[in-house]
Amino acid sequence: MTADPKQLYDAILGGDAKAAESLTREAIGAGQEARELVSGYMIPAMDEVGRRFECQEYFVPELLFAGRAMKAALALLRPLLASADAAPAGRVVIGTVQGDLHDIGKNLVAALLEGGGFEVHDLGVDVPPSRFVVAVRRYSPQIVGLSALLTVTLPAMRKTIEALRESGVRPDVKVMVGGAPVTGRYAAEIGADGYSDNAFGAVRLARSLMEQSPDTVSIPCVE
Ligand code: B1M
Repeated sequence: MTADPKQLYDAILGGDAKAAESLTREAIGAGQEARELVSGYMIPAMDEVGRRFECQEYFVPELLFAGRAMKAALALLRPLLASADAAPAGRVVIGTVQGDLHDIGKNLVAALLEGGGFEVHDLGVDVPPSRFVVAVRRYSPQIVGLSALLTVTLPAMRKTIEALRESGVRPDVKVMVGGAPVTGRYAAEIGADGYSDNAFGAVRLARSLMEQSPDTVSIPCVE
């Protein structure tokens, strides 16, 4: 096998986790940049999976297999996305909101935040608002990150922010949101402090949120 990263795109699109894993290993060995593999090949493959699903060329099993292939490749890249010697830049609690099982984008955001020197507490998927509240009390993060991939789980984002407010911890944290159906407008509407449409932007956003003092009002959401 050659280390042509286009093959990684094909492996993810075809849902072949074993090939995705070995091609990723090979690409790493050949000195390919982890971020370039993620943004140049892996995310575009998942976008194409989504397009085929919408056109009814792919169905749920194909989504599942592609998701597994993506995760297998990402697991190898995760340590490379994390920079070992960075000083802690802040603490983040992150999770996919209630009702939503999509975690690939959220995992990518978490990995890049770790790479940016953040201490990340990942609550996983299908996280009810009350668990975010408990995690904020437990870990005292400066930032809470909410991810949602389904239109129908967007309201869970709003409910989570409401729960943070009702429990009295909202002033202690900045809330950043993201995921395919989320827009800057929606983020502002539900009272989030910031929005990013991609994982790399999420790290820049987290850094900028860290610079805000606790009593600063919402920064504009960037589309
Ligand atoms: Co689902 N799915 N899925 N799916 N799935 C989508 C999201 C969909 C758009 C496909 C489509 O129709 N084209 C569609 C949603 C439509 C809608 O609501 N508007 C959909 C559907 C309908 C469903 C089911 C309902 C299907 C069914 O059962 N009939 C079902 C729902 C299950 C549930 O959650 N309750 C379902 C199930 C699944 C699988 C489990 C099979 C699998 C997920 C596997 C997993 O995550 N472990 C899956 C997959 C793989 C997808 C697609 C194909 C790919 C998602 C993905 O991983 N993208 C997706 C189509 C698509 O997105 N093109 C689709 C790659 C990832 C890197 O991107 O997650 O967008 P993304 O993250 C980006 C940004 O959004 C951003 O940064 C990331 C990297 O740049 N970002 C943040 C994400 N979170 C952020 C948080 C931030 C900041 C930025 O701050 C905190």
